[in-house]
Amino acid sequence: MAIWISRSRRIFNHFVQRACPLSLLHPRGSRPFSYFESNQQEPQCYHEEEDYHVDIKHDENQAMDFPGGKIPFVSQMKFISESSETRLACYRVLDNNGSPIPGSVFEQVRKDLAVKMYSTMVTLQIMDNIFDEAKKQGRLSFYMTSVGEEAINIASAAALTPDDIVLPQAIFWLSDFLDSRLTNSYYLKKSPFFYRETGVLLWRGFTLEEFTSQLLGNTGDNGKGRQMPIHYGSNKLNYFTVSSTIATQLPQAVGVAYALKMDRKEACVVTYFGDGTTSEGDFHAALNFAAVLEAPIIFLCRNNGWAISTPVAEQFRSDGVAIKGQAYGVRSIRVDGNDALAVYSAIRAAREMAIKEQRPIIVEAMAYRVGDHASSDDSTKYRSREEIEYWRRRCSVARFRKWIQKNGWWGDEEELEFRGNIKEQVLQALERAEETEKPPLTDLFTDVYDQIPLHLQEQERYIRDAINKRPNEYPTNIPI
Ligand SMILES: Cc1ncc(C[n+]2csc(CCOP(=O)(O)OP(=O)(O)O)c2C)c(N)n1
Ligand SMILES: [Mg+2]
Repeated sequence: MAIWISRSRRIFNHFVQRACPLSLLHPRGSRPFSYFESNQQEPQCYHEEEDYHVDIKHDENQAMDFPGGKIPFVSQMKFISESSETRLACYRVLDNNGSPIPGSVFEQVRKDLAVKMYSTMVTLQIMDNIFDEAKKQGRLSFYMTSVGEEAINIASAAALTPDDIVLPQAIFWLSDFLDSRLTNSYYLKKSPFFYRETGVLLWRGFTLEEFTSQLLGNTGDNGKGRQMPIHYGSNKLNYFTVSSTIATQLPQAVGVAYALKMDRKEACVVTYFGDGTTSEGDFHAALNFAAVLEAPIIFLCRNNGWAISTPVAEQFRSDGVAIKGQAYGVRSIRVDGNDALAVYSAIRAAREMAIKEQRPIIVEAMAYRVGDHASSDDSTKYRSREEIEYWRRRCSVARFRKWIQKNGWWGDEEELEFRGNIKEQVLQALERAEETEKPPLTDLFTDVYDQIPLHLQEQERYIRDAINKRPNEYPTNIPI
């Protein structure tokens, strides 16, 4: 071993001697190790026998001059505590009664914007009610609501511009993937599919027709019914189609943000994910890449307390998610997710920093998941009704309504009329989507390859054989 070290040093020193005149070869600059702050003098080449006689400067006993910056020495053996004594505070503007907390700093919201934010939250609530009910009636194969997270959806979307690119979260089990037109088939009846950023797309202008066409997988669906319900997406609205396995969107989002950076665009990326998603490796890889690449991206974590039936206490031992930013060198904030004004203000500020300073930001929005995880879930099996009701009473939509009502921008009459109209429109859109034809079975195999490859030809033969064998299990409204 000693011989090996001594030989390696000789080879290394020889290389340094030879390389010194050619120090331009060093990738970081004109001299090797020039990234040491204190290394201002010309590079020196020591002969092996001189190595032991180098003077160590006095201040090198005070701090280690290490790549990345000086690190002070300390004589006490002190471990970093695994948690801070108090929990990270949560930025809030409106109290539970919808009154601005004295002294709170927030973005001013004009009447027209505030009313649009409120009415879009109400639309989202109504869509959730009707589509969830339609699932129970067997008209949709599945659905999932955003109950409890309306403010995060709408206020974050309102704080962005249409040029900002959204990569949403959505999740289902891969093995369940199949064409959403086969809504009566046995494998879809047992499949849960989740997605909690419907409101962002709604804000961006996705129409009720587009939502219902996608849910029903008819010819009006951009994806020709090839994606699972709730897997919305829109090129036009800069909204990536949902990727199913949780967290996969996060490193992709960093790549998109880096592309924006290279193109010098005045825009950022916003990627949404849940508390449970932070347990995936992709979350950590994404944060690190974003920090090192200085990518203009907002990581918006919807911390709703649950990942299906797993509570956050079993998900991580850190104080939530925002705190993790510091370890990765990412600026972060924790926000009351039931406070639309706080979410709006935080995202506006985060967007500005992400673009102007070209850096990632984490926003952890705290909003309890009041609804079940998905239509296939009964959350009273793993949490108490009292807990759910406690949070239902702290609804973000009601709080924002109180604020706009106090400002004299909304009243009971508007409320009644608006709710009635939207309900009617959603019901009609659903009915129209049900009556619209489904795309033909052949479409399942087109649009990806110029020439359909052999394995897909084989799959088409397989599904046609299955239909021939069990015609009763195949929906009659899909042209074969
Ligand atoms: C890679 C991967 N692992 C597991 C799952 C199964 N799964 C679906 S939803 C979910 C929990 C997600 O929780 P969270 O990120 O907190 O989002 P929320 O549903 O609370 O909005 C899990 C583990 C999945 N879809 N993908
Ligand atoms: Mg969650």
